[in-house]
Order: sequence, then structure tokens, then C-alpha cells
Amino acid sequence: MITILPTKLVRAGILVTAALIALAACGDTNSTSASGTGPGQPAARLNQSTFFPPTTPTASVSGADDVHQALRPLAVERAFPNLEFNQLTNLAQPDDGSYRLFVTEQGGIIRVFPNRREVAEATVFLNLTDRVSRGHNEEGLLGLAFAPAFQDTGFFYVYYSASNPRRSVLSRFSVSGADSTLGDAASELVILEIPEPAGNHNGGQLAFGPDAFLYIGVGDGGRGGDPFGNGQNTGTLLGSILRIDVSSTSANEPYRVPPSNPFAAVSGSRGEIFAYGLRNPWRFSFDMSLFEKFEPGEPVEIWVADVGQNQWEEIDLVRSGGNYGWNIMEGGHCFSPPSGCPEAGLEFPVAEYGRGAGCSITGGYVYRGESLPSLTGAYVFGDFCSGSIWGMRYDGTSVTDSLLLVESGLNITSFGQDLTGEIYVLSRNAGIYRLTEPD
Ligand SMILES: [Ca+2]
Ligand SMILES: [Ca+2]
Repeated sequence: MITILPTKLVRAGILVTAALIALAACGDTNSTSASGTGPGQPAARLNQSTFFPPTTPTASVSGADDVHQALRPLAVERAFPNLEFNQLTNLAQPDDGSYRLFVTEQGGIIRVFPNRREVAEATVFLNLTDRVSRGHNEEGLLGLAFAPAFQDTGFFYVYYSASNPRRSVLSRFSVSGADSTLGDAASELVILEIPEPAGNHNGGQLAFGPDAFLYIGVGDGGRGGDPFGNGQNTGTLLGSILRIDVSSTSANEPYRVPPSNPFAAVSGSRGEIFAYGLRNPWRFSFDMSLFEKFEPGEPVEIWVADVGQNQWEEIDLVRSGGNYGWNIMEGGHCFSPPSGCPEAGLEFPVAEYGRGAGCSITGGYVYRGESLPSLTGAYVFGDFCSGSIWGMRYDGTSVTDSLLLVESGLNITSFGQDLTGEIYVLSRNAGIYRLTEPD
């Protein structure tokens, strides 16, 4: 549940206090380990001291050719103090040399502004309020991604909720003629529509991978506990990360299923599925360092934050064909049945945290910027309810460093990353922040 109701904000304020108390109280926990058995490398289950990262820095970490500074506490500050937004859901930057940032507002507006601290205005790039549904507090304009060749094609992709019937819509739009400062609302070409049985858990993240395929996060359909059984059903698109090829989109064939997709040739399964067993993968990302060295056919990894039911918020390193457990498991714990659940074949999270640290995880990015050397190579993520922001390094087998970076006090709906690798924190209604060294 990504909680985006005004009434929930009041509760979230209470939870901030509760989380601080719980963090202070949660130092000692048991260490457990287990191996994932699905495709790709094994995923290690973390001990709980990693779920509640220490508040003092740990030793620096060094690998064969990868030496990092230890993570250390940071602060947050407004990145664009003059800009105000309403219900921010995404921040994205096209690779077009324009140094512009684009943000989405949940109600259906895409805004654009130059990436300068003192910028005075974020103008409307596209207004989709005529087709975006806000029938449920988790519905709305939820995703935005620019085509890798945006500079040449002017194509960008949007994921939003629609009604009558209730569904999630993935569409391609174009900029308005030669004017790349405006999107063209009439240029919509629907790529994919996904029936939504309930208003919550709609996913919505869009991102192009290093393989140039478009990845799409889709929730389990909604309600609570996955009553429709979508998480484990590869015959539905719900509860999955999808991967499609939109490089040769036409009205007759809006997308293609990459033949290398794990279920492309599996009867009864949807070929679009890249990985499944997810509840609400609200936000996911690729480590941008993958893009530089990627060779066609190489495996792809995705950092996915999967929002929990009512106990465990989890981070998964998602690989092709993996089953990330929902609703058999919530995080590294049995959910259905509540004990003795069949764990064979399920991928465990890389990390998780419980209700003492927050109530709705918001996935972020691996930091690749220049301004905060202590954060290089760390996956940064946060929690909508508690406002906590953590950093974590993972060596492919285990978490090697983790830290509660800052208690931001923000209702974090998303993170964003610009082309230089800097990370932005999107508060629901309080603007855009960046991480900074503390005073
Ligand atoms: Ca839904
Ligand atoms: Ca899981």
C-alpha cells in the first residue's frame, strides 16, 4: 500500500514518532540466513540488524577493484526551493542534452523545468487530467519514462489509472511537433491495458533497461492479502515486472514480447512477464553503471522495493524468471500459510524491515553521483510513512554496509535520479529534496 490519502498523512505523522522510538529500541536481533533457489545468483536473507541499519557508520568496505567510503549520516535539503508541487509521483530526465527534469503529479500533470537550484517555475509539459482516474487514493498518473532515443523520436511513455472499466494504461506519447517543450496529449497510442480488480496496488514504475526493453511494475490487483491469487499466477500480468519491446511500435502491434523473456514460450503464461510473485512493486530501478558496460544478451538485475502487506517491507534484486514469493511469503516470512509455507523456488529479499521502521517502502536508486562520495555504489531507499532514508551496499551475496542515512520527516513517494547519478527525494506535497552533507 502506497498510502496517498490525506487522512493517512495524519497517521503517518504519528508513525514517524513511533519509528524513531522503535529504531532506538531495536539494536539486537537474531541472525538468520537462507538461500534463494530460483534462477540467477542466490539471494541471501539478511539478519535483522541489517533490516534496522545501524545509526553509526560501520567500517569501510573494499572489494577487488571497488573501494568505497563507509556510509555516513546525511541530511536533506530542498533541491529547488522555489518549486511547489502537488502529489509528486516521479522524476525523470531524458537523455537529450537539455538538462531538464520532468516530474509527474498524481492528478495527471507532467511538469518540466531546467535542472537549476534557483529555477522559478515548473511549466506544464502535458496535461492528462481528462483521462487519469483518481477514483482510489493509489490511482492516478503513476509512471513516466523517456525513450532511449527521445532526442530523435520525441517518444515518452506514461502509466496511469483509468476508469470504466478500472484499469492501468501504458501509453506512448510524442512531443508536440518540433517543440520538445510540450507534450502532445492527442498523440496517445495505447501500448497495454491491464484490468485492475481493485483500486490499490497498481505499480506504475516504468524504466528502460540497459537492454533497451521497457520494464513495467504491476501490482497484484489489490485488496489485501492477494485474494485474487495474482502474485503466483503467471497467467496474469498482475503481481509482476513486465518486459516488452517498444522499438517498433505500430498501431497494429504496439509492442513485442522479447523472445528471451522467461515465459515467452510457456503455454498458459504471459510472455510479457520478466519476474513475478510481487505485491506492489511501486518503485524499481536499474543501477545506471549497468548501462555503460552492458552487452546484448547479458542478464539484467533490477532493484525492486515491494510494498508489504502489514508486517514486512522488502527489497529484491530481481532477475529474469524469478518468483519473489508473494503471497506465499511477505518478505522473508511465511504469509499464506502463516507458517510452514513452501519456500522452495522462491527468491528471498536482499533486505527487509518491519513496522518499527516504517509502513510502506519507496524504492530508490544506486547512487552514482559526484557530490556525496560516501554514497557511491549504495542503493538508497526510504519509507513513505516514517520518512527514513537508508543506504545499503550489496556485493551480490550479502549486504556489506548499511545505514540509516537520515530521518527526513518527508512522506516519500518516490526517488529520482538524473543523468549524472545524483538522487532526488520526492515528498508527496513538500517539493523535491536532495541528500547533502550534514552541517
Ligand atoms: Ca489495483
Ligand atoms: Ca517477496
